[in-house]
Order: sequence, then structure tokens, then C-alpha cells
Amino acid sequence: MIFVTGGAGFIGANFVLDWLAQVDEPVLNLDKLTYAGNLGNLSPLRNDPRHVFVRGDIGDRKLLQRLLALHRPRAIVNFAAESHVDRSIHGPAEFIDTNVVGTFTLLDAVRAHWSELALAEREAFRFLHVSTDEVYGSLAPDDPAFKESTGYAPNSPYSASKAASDHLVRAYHHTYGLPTLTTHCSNNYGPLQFPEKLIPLMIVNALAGKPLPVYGDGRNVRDWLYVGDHCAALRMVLAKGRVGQTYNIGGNAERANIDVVQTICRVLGKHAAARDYGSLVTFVQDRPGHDRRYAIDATKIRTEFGWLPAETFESGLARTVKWYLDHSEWLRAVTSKEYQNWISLNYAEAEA
Ligand code: NAD
Ligand code: TDX
Repeated sequence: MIFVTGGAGFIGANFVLDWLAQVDEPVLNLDKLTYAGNLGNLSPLRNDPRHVFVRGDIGDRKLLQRLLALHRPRAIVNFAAESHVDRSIHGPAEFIDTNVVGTFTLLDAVRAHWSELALAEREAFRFLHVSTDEVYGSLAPDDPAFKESTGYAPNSPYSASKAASDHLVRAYHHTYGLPTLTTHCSNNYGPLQFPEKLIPLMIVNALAGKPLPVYGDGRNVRDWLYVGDHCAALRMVLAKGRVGQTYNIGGNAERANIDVVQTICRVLGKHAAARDYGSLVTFVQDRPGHDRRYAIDATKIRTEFGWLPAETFESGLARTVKWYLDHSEWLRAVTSKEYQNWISLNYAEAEA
């Protein structure tokens, strides 16, 4: 079996659902179920014996030792993280605890387990660490896109904590020979994304007739990838990636935030009870340290494995908007009191 961490979150849950649909191999899923983790994301697997869910922390070494000894996974796929940049600005400590110390604890427990395996199992073993393009920092408008060789320049507590975890993964390969793989993906969107991130937040606010808070001048650029395409890329890297290597994954879909928001308004404008969503756009105070532009050069994964995204930004966004329109119950469940508290905190004095 494979051992997935953070598999009740947005990308992790999409990955587990896709994995069990495409590959008939069981999954051990360890997730702390923070505000971002939701067992409802995995409800299609409720009676599926191939999915073993354990609530727990990647920083709990004893639990990790027990799970590794009991289930003897052939691979780890590490999604578990605090993932929202704005939350890292308000409260960075949890990002250090999970993304840095938690990843370290996971790596070290896995190394201890792996080093006791028979040679053939040791060689076949993989530790896939899911990282982000944000570790490379911010691009000027005409800079070339991030390559695997681009130097690290993280700018937020979130990206700094992910960068630190990447360095630990690299060191565990270089020093101990742990067969690691690291991926750097651009901004994901799609079903099951918690509505604190740009695209689902805008959909939810628009449907509620609330302001659509665009930071700064709205010209910051992100490179968008549909989550299903990210999951397909991760399956390829796990199967074919060369140990110790890093792989960039991106949608080749750079868009300014204001254009993303206006496209969402247009797509939403086609549904039954539509209104003039564009009039809800509100420019608000910028995010401190806001990275201007991210862009991924995905040449390596394309040439090595033939990976290409199946969705364009327009087709993926149409699917995503439809998913949110069809899943009002899911949205109601995740927009809890804690969610309302976060929205009040982050957007309290945001109006510029
Ligand atoms: P998410 O916040 O939706 O999910 C994170 C999951 O990890 C949640 O289920 C949460 O409960 C769990 N978790 C948090 N702390 C934990 C701990 N200490 N132990 C066990 N589980 C814990 O995040 P996401 O958007 O699905 O991102 C998943 C991974 O992909 C992260 O590592 C993130 O850095 C990376 N990534 C995300 C994006 C993106 O656009 N969302 C892009 C590139 C890379
Ligand atoms: O209310 C908002 N208004 C706004 O203008 C929010 C929430 C965001 N934005 C802007 C900030 C960014 O330029 O939209 C852009 C996207 O913001 P997020 O969805 O918060 O994503 P980002 O900060 O780019 O980081 C994401 O991509 C890389 C994920 O959250 C990370 O986990 C991933 O590593």
C-alpha cells in the first residue's frame, strides 16, 4: 500500500480518490483533520476496504512508527501541511510546527523504518514530498518561468516553511540515501478546495452576494492548474521519477487575479439564478509581502514522462464552478464558525 499524509485536505483527498479509481492499491491516510481537513471529502470511500483512515499528526513519531511497522507501505506521499499564505501571516507558528518539524519527524521515522527493510524493498521505496512553486519567490513580468534549477527565495512564512521542509528532504536523500522525490506545483483549483483560497472564496462570496475582495491592484499573476492534472502528474512522478530529483508541475495558464475573478463572474453569470456578479468586485488592502508573479516551466516532466495538463484554465474553471454549484451541502458543512472567524479576521480592515 501507499501511505498518504494530509489526505483529507483539498489536493490530498483528490489524490486519494483518483488513486483508488485508477490504481487498485490500498491507501493508508493519516490526517490531523485541522480546519482544512474534512472527512466528508472522502465520503465516497466510506465502505471501501482499500482506504484506511487514521486521525493523527505527522509530528507524532510513536504513531508513525506504529503505522509504518503495521502497514509496511512501499511509498509515502506527503501532502500534510498548513497551506494558506494569509494564515501564515497572522499565525506562523503552526506552519513551523507542521511544515518544518512535522516533515522532519515524518522523514526521520520513515528513514528509521526504511533502513531496516530488505535491499529490494529499500530500493523500491519512495518518499514523495509535495511542495510548491512559492519556494522560488516572486518573478518580474518578463522573467523566465521557474525551472527546477531556480534558486530558493521564499517570501512568506508559509513558503519559508515549505522551503525548509524541501531542504530536509534533500538532506535525507543526500546524507542517508532515502529515495526521495520532490514536486513543485503551481496554484491548484478544483473540487473540494477550502473556500479561503482565491477561486472558491470568490465563488462562495459571489453566490452569497458578498464583496469579492481583490488584493492590491489585482494584477498579481498566478499559474493555475486543475487539481486532477496535478494528481495525474504526482502518480507519474511516483511511478517514474528519478530518486533525489525535483519536478516542477504547472498549468501554463498564467492569469492576473482580476482576470480570474472576472472570469468566475462570467461563468457564474450563466447559471439559473444569476445576477451581476462583476459589480461585487472590491479592491482591498494588499497582502503584506504579496508575491507579484509565479510561473512554472514544466519542460522536465513533459519531456521525461510526457505529462501535459488535460484541462485548460477555462474548461477546468467551468467544471469547478459547476462542482461548487452542485455541492451546497459540502459548502455549508465547511463554512463553520471557525471559518466565519477567519473571514472576519482576514478581511476586517481590508477595504482600501
Ligand atoms: P489543505 O490545507 O487543503 O490540506 C492540508 C491537509 O493536511 C488537511 O487535511 C489537514 O488536516 C492536514 N494536516 C495539517 N497539518 C497536519 C499534521 N500536522 N499532520 C497530519 N495532517 C495535517 O492543503 P492543500 O491545498 O491540499 O495542499 C496540500 C499540499 O500541497 C501542501 O503541502 C501544499 O503546500 C502543497 N501545494 C498546494 C498548492 C495549492 O495550490 N493548494 C499548490 C502547490 C503545492
Ligand atoms: O481574498 C483574496 N483575494 C486575493 O486577491 C485571496 C484569498 C487571494 N487573493 C490573491 C492572492 C494571490 O495573488 O489571489 C492569489 C491567489 O491567492 P491564494 O488562493 O491565497 O493562493 P496563493 O497565495 O497564490 O498560494 C497558493 O498557491 C501555492 C496556495 O494557497 C499554496 O498552498 C500553494 O503552495
